[in-house]
Amino acid sequence: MKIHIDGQLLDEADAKISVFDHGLLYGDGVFEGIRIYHGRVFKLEEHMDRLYDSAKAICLEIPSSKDQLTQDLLETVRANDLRDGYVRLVVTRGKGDLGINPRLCPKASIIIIATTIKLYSEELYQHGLTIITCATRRVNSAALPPSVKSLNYLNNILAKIEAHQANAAEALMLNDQGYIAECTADNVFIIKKGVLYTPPVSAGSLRGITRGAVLDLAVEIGVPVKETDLTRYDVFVADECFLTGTAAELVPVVQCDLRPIGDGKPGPVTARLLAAFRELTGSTGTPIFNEAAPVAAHGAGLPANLGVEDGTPEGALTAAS
Ligand code: PXG
Repeated sequence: MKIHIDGQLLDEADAKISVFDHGLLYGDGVFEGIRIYHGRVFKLEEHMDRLYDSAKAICLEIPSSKDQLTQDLLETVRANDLRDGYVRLVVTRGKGDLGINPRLCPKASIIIIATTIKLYSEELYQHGLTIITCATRRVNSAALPPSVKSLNYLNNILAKIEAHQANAAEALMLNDQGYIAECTADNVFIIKKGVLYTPPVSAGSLRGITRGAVLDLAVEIGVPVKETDLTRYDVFVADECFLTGTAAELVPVVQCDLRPIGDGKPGPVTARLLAAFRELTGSTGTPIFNEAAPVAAHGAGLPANLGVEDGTPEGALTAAS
């Protein structure tokens, strides 16, 4: 595997950063997780915009222009000859001393990893997953804006541990007012009487790229959309529920806190939106290679089932050898 670090393409064995990097010492940095489908990068511009916004919000200067970073990303994918996969774009505060002072980190570091992805099994898309509400609250935006996709995921990791302990695939995280924010690495949607609901970003969720795409698709296919505060009660009495994320795409939820959602099976609106999403991933994106990538047929946005048997989200990503 070839990895891009600070303008150089390196062999995996040589791809190293300093132990004094504040990304490691303090989780000081930002990142993006991006999908490649059929030789195209999905929503690349949106990911780049979010990366630069995250960096700006934490006063981190990315030592590269958006255009240059885009070219570097495409070059890294080409160097690994990937047509379907996942790109992790990381910007750390860079090397400093052992104190937290970011001013002592003269230059941010950029790391680009392009690899294959292990997906949820198709079985999970057909049968849905189980979630619980966790005690760990989503961090208050006055403390750390949840819209910043930072390298510090401890808040979400603590929630994920609670999901594991309860034998659930995901944990529903509430904000400090008790409204639903999101799951540990996914946005949350419910459907009630044909209307699609999702919490507003102000409730403490990441402005998910998949979330945005699904909201657009819903409007296109005639499903009314409402961004509004939601409670656990709303999930309990919903007809359908699903999660969205770059790795998960759009995955149905069939049980929350031991209550079946709807009839306990993935619902028809979820299925329609998933089909529309797969159509979108199969037919759009920034081309990676010179040759025109064939536009995939309907429903071909789903790569072959690469099989995660237990359906646990931590199995969603895997490094290529
Ligand atoms: N909320 C949070 C907290 C996230 O980290 C999403 C929502 C969904 O956003 P996108 O833009 O992906 O639709 C995310 C992003 C993984 C993994 O291993 C997933 C994310 C981040 C890091 C790793 O599945 N999800």
